[in-house]
Amino acid sequence: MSKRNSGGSPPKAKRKAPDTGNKNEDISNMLSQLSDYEKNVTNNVFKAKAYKKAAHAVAGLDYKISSGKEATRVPGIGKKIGEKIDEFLATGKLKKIERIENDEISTAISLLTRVNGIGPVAARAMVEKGVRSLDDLRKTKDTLTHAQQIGLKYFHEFEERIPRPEIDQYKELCTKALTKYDDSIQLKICGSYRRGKESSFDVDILICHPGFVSSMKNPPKNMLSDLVNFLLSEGLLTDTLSLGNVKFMGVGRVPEGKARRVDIRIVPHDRYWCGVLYFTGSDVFNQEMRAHAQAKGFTLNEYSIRPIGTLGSPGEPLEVSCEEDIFDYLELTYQEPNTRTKLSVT
Ligand code: 8DG
Ligand code: CA
Ligand code: CA
Repeated sequence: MSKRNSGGSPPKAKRKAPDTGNKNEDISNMLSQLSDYEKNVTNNVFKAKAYKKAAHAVAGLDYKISSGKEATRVPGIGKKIGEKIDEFLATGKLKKIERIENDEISTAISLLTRVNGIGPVAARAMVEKGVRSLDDLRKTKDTLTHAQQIGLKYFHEFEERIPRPEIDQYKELCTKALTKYDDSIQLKICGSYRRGKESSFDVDILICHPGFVSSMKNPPKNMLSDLVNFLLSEGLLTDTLSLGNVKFMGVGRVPEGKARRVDIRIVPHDRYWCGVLYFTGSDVFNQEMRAHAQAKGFTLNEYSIRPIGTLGSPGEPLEVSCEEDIFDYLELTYQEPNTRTKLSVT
């Protein structure tokens, strides 16, 4: 989730809370910005996670935070973040962020990590070699990986969000094309689109086929690559960033449309609904649901829900024929996808 801050300088928060009604938007943006800095510039995953968690926590509050001390009552916000909130409330800014924004090296690293395929380590190495801008990066094109070259080529397009109607259209075209290709294929667009968002960062396509079931270790050879080649030949996909047995990451477009990031995953036919639940997210909802499952004595992941036995090892996967089944096992009320910002436990 590292490539989502919008263009221009300074970079905006990458994982800005997508929902409206955030009463603490400034504070959550500030915390997201700190999270991005720790993730991309200092490569401190632990701190990045802590800030991200805090950003989500304040974004989800139904009241406006009036002091850092008050904020520390929110789980996930400690004393240090509380102090930052106080500084921000008092001055409308944060010295630390100002320093980061005025630092040439940090700014350059942040910029480069916005290119698909460039992580914090690669970005730092490039900056150490003198790269400061996208123009500089273009001059080193021959040293970039294929995925990085694609990321650079579509830098601005990948930062734009995809309007929902365009995904509607893409879905219809893919469904039509894939039905022609093999009418046993089932396809569902998951991610933020399935959660009803008006725009998405990418298109998450989940696929299953009766020829791939959970007793098989992998899908039949070339199942995904053949399908990808077909979509390439149809012009619905244009570039490949990475391709494995079960996961494709690349670029697609509607006819005459802009280049968009597209992910495709194949899940075993008999594990489809656990896959749908997982790839619909949100990621916070998934985390909370997994934690709830643990507390109830189950393990839940993208493939299965399994009861944990008395010796602590997971048993056989439970029968699942729709998403509701999973909620039922966990004694949760079913949540429609558009409410899955977080888990409701009543
Ligand atoms: P967006 O693309 O519009 O920003 O939102 P999204 O559709 O919710 O995010 P995504 O990164 O495309 O991920 C799709 C779903 O995959 C997400 O909703 C839940 C699931 N997922 C997790 N954890 C992770 C993770 O670490 N990386 C990715 N790529 N997906 C994850 O639960
Ligand atoms: Ca997505
Ligand atoms: Ca995705």
